[in-house]
Amino acid sequence: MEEYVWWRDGVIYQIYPRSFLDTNGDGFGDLPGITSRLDYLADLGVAALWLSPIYPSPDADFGYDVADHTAIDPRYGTLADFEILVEEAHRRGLRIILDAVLNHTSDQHPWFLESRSSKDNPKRDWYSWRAAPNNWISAFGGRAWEYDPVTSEYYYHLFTREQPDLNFNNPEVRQAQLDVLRFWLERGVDGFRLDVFNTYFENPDLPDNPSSLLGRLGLPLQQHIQDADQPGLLPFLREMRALVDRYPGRYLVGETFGGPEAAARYVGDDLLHAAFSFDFTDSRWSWPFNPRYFMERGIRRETLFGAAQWPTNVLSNHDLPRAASRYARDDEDDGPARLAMALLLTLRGTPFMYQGEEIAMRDVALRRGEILDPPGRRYWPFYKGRDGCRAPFQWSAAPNAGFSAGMPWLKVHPDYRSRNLAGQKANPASFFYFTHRLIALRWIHPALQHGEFVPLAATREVLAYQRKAENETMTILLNFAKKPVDFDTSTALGHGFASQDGGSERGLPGAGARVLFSTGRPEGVVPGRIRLEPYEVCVLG
Ligand code: TEU
Ligand code: CA
Repeated sequence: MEEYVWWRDGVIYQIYPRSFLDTNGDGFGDLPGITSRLDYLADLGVAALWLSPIYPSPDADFGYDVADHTAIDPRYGTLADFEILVEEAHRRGLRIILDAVLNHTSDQHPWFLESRSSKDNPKRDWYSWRAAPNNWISAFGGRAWEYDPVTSEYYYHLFTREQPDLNFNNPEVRQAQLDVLRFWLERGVDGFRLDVFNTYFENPDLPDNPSSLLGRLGLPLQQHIQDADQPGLLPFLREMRALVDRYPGRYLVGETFGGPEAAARYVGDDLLHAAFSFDFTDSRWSWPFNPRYFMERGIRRETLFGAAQWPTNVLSNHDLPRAASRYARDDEDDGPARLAMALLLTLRGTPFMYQGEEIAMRDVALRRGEILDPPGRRYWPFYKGRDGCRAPFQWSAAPNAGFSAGMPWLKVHPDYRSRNLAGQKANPASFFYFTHRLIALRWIHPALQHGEFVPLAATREVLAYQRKAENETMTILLNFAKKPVDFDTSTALGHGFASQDGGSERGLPGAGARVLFSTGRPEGVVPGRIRLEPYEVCVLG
């Protein structure tokens, strides 16, 4: 029996703190708000909470511009509030993962204020300064260099101009950032989500990037061979891992904006425990929401990661349109969102659930004047930014969805009167209970946690795969169609995924397979041929 590993077998729940729960009426979610909902999160069945940045920040990029890496922004509370949160979370068996934003700082960070003050300041070299810019571009549009009149030079920023990039080629910078991690490890933090870790290092000579012929808007305009994935990165990740390994049970998950290849490359026993690959999120419209899309990406990812490396499953986060909004054909219809949730919780990999995903919250629509996110302001109407998925959590039908007694920092989705947690908790057929039951099923079936992934079939309507552990095999059947579809579980092969060893040895569910979970039928024995209900999620074991 393989032992339970929290970051591999459990669900990690992302909290966007400013939109979770406000307890003091300033319109801004806070740490006491999170602490007061730990019982809810423990009951939901998640294993860990990843908190988006909670450090002091002028909010040029909503907390991802950090002005002090080892303090709490007063809007969220105090260090004492944080210590209470960690203690109360641990008491309930919940781990705490912090968002480590190390690539850049705020332009108000004391390090940058020093660096910009003069050309011979000891921290000058902590950032990248040049008399003239090279051709690098910012992820949020335009050139990545900003002229600073104080010393008549330009500094490099991958994101907004208020987020100057640190120069990781300088050993003092690397040491300072390791000290940041140590500060939080000493306070009991269980792990870190490393914001854009593959851009820590730049080529120290700062040569131009070649342009990309396929590129459209933003970063894809160039091949990022000089400003990302530099040779210094692997040794530094090893140092980070060695530090974290001095504290038992801790975890590093990295964010890259590359594909699964980039992610797999940085995961290993002496590197990161995991890295995000957003291979299930690049569908901005519902057209790729079909069985073949998920099967092809699922198989490709298996090949890249292999048995030794552990992938992550991400369908939504604070940077993307929510899966429930991406895939919904209309607002009332939660069928596609159920399929997305089933994929998140049953594909091989650690599920990262984004706050509100458990009740199928939708993105809020904003008028132009309401948009806050910098890339949204720049590119509207071609790209409306990331505010939509950041709207406050919908707790109840009370004013402001029960999020705040004050004026919420961002508009609450107007559907909160009909879609909210309290309402769903009162209804056994709700999306909340669907999520709750599926997480519970994961807890009791090791195959769903760390079993291998066995593709079975991807027809026009149905996606079928298995998760296989030592002593159990689970079969997942998903009907992507809004109509009933006949599916023969005993002849699931023959759709392009036939194995070398033939179907019989792969333990296909034939006569005698039992329904353990379904949105379309009672639990019990299934015949070989079944009629899947519209959008049915069916787990056999
Ligand atoms: O994201 C990095 C990143 O690649 C995205 O910002 C991406 O460029 C964007 O979603 C495209 O719309 C991380 C954080 O998740 C993000 O919130 C921050 O803005 C960014 O880093 C800078 O810290
Ligand atoms: Ca508050």
